[in-house]
Amino acid sequence: MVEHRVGEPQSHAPGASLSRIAVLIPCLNEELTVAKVVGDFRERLPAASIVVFDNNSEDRTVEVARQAGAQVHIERRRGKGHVVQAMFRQVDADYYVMVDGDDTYPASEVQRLLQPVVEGRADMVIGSRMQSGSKSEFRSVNLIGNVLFRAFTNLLFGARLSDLLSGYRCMTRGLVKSLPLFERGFGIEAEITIKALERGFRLVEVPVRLKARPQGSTSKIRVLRDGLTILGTIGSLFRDYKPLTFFGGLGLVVLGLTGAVVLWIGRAWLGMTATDASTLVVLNGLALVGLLLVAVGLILHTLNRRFQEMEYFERLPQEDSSRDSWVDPSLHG
Ligand SMILES: Nc1nc2c(ncn2[C@@H]2O[C@H](COP(=O)(O)OP(=O)(O)OP(=O)(O)O)[C@@H](O)[C@H]2O)c(=O)[nH]1
Ligand SMILES: [Mg+2]
Repeated sequence: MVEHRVGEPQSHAPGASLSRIAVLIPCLNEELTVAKVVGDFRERLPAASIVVFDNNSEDRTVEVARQAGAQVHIERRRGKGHVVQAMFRQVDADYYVMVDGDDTYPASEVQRLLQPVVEGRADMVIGSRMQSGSKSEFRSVNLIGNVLFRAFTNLLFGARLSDLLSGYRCMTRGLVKSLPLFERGFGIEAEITIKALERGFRLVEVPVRLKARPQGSTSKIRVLRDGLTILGTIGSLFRDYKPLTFFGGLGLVVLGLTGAVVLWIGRAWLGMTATDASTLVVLNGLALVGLLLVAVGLILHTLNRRFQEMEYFERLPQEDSSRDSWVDPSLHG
């Protein structure tokens, strides 16, 4: 695998390596805005490497991004998820800023987003568009989707997030290099957030104000298709990461329904009404399915625990090596 090295560390003291920051910008047909995004982040983080990840844009995104001084990486597989997977695997840095190329997130907030990760207080800072102080200019359909998906995730995973899907984040190397990501499309933000939560990473939210896309710039979201993708992502992560609640819950529902029918028939029996043998066979079958679902939940829950233990030991060497990196003092306020 090719490591896309950014901003080679300069030695300030023997044995010390400078912290490197990479700004990662996924872009598909963003020729109108990408130069401004690159310029704004260059101004705020002069020493950072700015990498635009393009997906065969049909407009001049690649050219414009290069002219603006960004490194450009071409990812052949279409989809924001594919691009983010490539970014996380191929870019080597100590701290990562991820931001959309449509000039809707404020570069002026980047220091505030970086601060908690650089100070070691957080593993990921999410630029939240949905806190009271944010005053974001959402498209109404996006806002409804965001509120629903957030509620769904908070309920299923016991989280208290205000923004699940923000495209503006700062992350440590430890987090970026240890999340296995598989989403191809717009489910990627949900995947990053939920997988980070479930691995016990520290998430902090900082309010940011989302601007509307400028005139002439078009959204890449297809509301129904991408909405269903995001819902599917949250659902499958719930199944995979909370199997006892998922399968056990389903099993209890089936058992509860079976019990209700048995009671109802029992009452009918008391009233001397006959019931046929096939009903009893069906009820037996349903009770077995319910018990099986609970058993599957228990088995997967135990397996998950064991995998978590294995992952814990895999992560230790990475965490130890990231502790050695020297931190740029200009980021300490
Ligand atoms: N490289 C690449 N980038 C993509 C792809 N799809 C979306 N993006 C980029 O991902 C970012 C987010 O996409 P947007 O269309 O802005 O989605 P959004 O921010 O949720 O919604 P709007 O801003 O309302 O359009 C933008 O910078 C897009 O250019 C893709 O398939 N490939
Ligand atoms: Mg956008």
